[in-house]
Amino acid sequence: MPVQSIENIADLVRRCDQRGLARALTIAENGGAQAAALLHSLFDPGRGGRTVGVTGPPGAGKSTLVDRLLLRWRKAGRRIGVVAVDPSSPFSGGALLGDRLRMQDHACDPGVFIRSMGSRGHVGGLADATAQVAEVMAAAGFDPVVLETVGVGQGEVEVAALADVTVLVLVPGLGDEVQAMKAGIMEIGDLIVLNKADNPGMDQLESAVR
Ligand SMILES: Nc1nc2c(ncn2[C@@H]2O[C@H](COP(=O)(O)OP(=O)(O)O)[C@@H](O)[C@H]2O)c(=O)[nH]1
Ligand SMILES: [Mg+2]
Repeated sequence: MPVQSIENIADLVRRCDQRGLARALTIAENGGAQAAALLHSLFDPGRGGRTVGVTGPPGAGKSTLVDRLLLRWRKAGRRIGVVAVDPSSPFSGGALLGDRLRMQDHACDPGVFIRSMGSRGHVGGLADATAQVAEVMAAAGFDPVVLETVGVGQGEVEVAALADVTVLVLVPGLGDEVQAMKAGIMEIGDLIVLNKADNPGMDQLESAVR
């Protein structure tokens, strides 16, 4: 692709043009020279914006938690990007967000933009691809950008480690906690959420975490 088209796409991203953004996210996810050129074009040292990683075992309640965070951030007038590295559990958007999510293909006005990462074909690995996708979202004005990832493998730990703030979600009785700790994921959690407090085994989980 000629440099000019990359510049055009970067312009569309900054204006949060929906089709331009979708195109840019695909380029960013695929990686390689085009992604590098796009990110170079979008680079803005003055831009603020944060990334929030949410990780933990499958079924821990990460998407449910993110849904609630989306509601709160929306009420505060923020536009939020979500990169679902684990697309296995979709975001419901909650009762309030449901309509807004369905309106996504209109404009950035809905305030929440969700992108699922493909599971393969990332030049340079999943972490790089996710970082690039998050960067494009930030350039389109989404703040924060949430990265949801299943914290069970090295690649996922790397993704979580990209974030400015990482939330580790654990649940009692799943048996995955020990595995998660082995994978070194305990160290990357800035915040540890003990979820599903209505389930038995919270005390054991809490002392295991402590
Ligand atoms: N009992 C209970 N279930 C929950 C809680 N939070 C989420 N869930 C349920 O757990 C299941 C998995 O949640 P999900 O958010 O998709 O988990 P994820 O795979 O970590 O994203 C869903 O059926 C949720 O409704 C909780 O606090 N208590
Ligand atoms: Mg999920």
